[in-house]
Amino acid sequence: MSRDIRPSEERIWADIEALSEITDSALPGWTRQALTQADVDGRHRVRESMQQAGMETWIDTAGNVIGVLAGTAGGGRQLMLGSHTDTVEGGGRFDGVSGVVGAIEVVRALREADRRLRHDLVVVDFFSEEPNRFGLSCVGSRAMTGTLGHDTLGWTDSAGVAFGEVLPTAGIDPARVGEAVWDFSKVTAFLELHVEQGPHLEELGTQIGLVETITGVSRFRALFNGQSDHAGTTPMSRRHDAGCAAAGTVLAVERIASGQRDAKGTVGTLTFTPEAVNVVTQRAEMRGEFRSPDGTWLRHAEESLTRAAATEATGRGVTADVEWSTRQEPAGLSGGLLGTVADAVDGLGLSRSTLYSGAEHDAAVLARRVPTAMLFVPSRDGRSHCAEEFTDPAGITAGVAALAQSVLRVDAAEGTTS
Ligand code: HGY
Ligand code: MN
Ligand code: MN
Repeated sequence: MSRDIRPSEERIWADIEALSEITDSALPGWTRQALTQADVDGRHRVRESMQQAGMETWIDTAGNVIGVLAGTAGGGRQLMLGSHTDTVEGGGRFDGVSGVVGAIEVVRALREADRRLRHDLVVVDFFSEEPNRFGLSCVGSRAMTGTLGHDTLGWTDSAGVAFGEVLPTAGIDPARVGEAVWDFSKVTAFLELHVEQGPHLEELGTQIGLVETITGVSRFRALFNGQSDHAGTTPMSRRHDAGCAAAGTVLAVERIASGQRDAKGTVGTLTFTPEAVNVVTQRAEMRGEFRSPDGTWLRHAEESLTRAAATEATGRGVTADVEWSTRQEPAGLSGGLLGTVADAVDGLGLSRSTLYSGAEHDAAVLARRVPTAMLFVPSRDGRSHCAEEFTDPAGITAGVAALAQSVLRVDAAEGTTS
């Protein structure tokens, strides 16, 4: 006789606390950046949780941690849940983690209630969701969906090291990343629970956010090459200052994005070579991104930035080279599945609202292969990507309950739960 599904706030919090103890202590906040030992340790902890929850587990050839709770249909249809546990530098405890821990708690709650799904329930902790030092994000989910760029392994960091060269430090064989492609023809739906990372749910006072659109993202690296010269003897009119060309382009990013509603433009890294106050900068590298719900505008912004970099460079006798490491289209999430999740939330008597995600997520990548829905829970003060990031345990547990009921409804729509 199966009983009601009751996710445990205590177990959820214990898992979040356990992951919180795994961090790069040399850095502020919580830091488990992809390709570091802290990230590898955190993902092994996730795998242990999956195993303790009774799942079959493995790590695929792209570093994704995968757990499966077999359904009654025996290797038939699959329902996929997941998120990520890597963080930004100095990040928080909830970004991504809430979705991975929440998905594992759904498994535990189903088993505790003796509820068997028809579907196999697949839970994934995706590798390297956050943009890593190579400017690459959602690496694991892109590998599973077969949407990694052909040049991904060749992308270099600021020191010129290629992404493919460092993958073995995370136990990943670069020659086998392509084998991680998943057969999504078997997958009925993908659902991701995540903290909002913005202020809207808290301001509205609603418990669950249903995401209608996930922002598009275009990430770039711009290299400027000029000429190093003596800072004290070289007249301003005779300089080829790569640093000034880069600085003008940083302001162009701000100008391009400021002219468009809902658009964002950010330059996150800027390095000068040589790093010497008395040498005219020979080489400058900057990495940044544009975001917008409008894919056409993103293409326009890419063209505008490339033109602006050329203008800032040419006027100084400097060369500019702009490359795009990520071009992620905005993702409109499935109407049918959204309705099913809305019914699940209503069935629990939770308040809900629909919203746009200015944050990038693996769900945007999965949405290109399978009906996808994303549920948000409120972030205190709308803060994220910082140590102050916080969502209260009851808020996360409400999100997990909504996730569990959504799973039951999707499963029932495709068969019966026993
Ligand atoms: O960058 C983002 O939007 C996400 O947190 N990875
Ligand atoms: Mn993030
Ligand atoms: Mn995230």
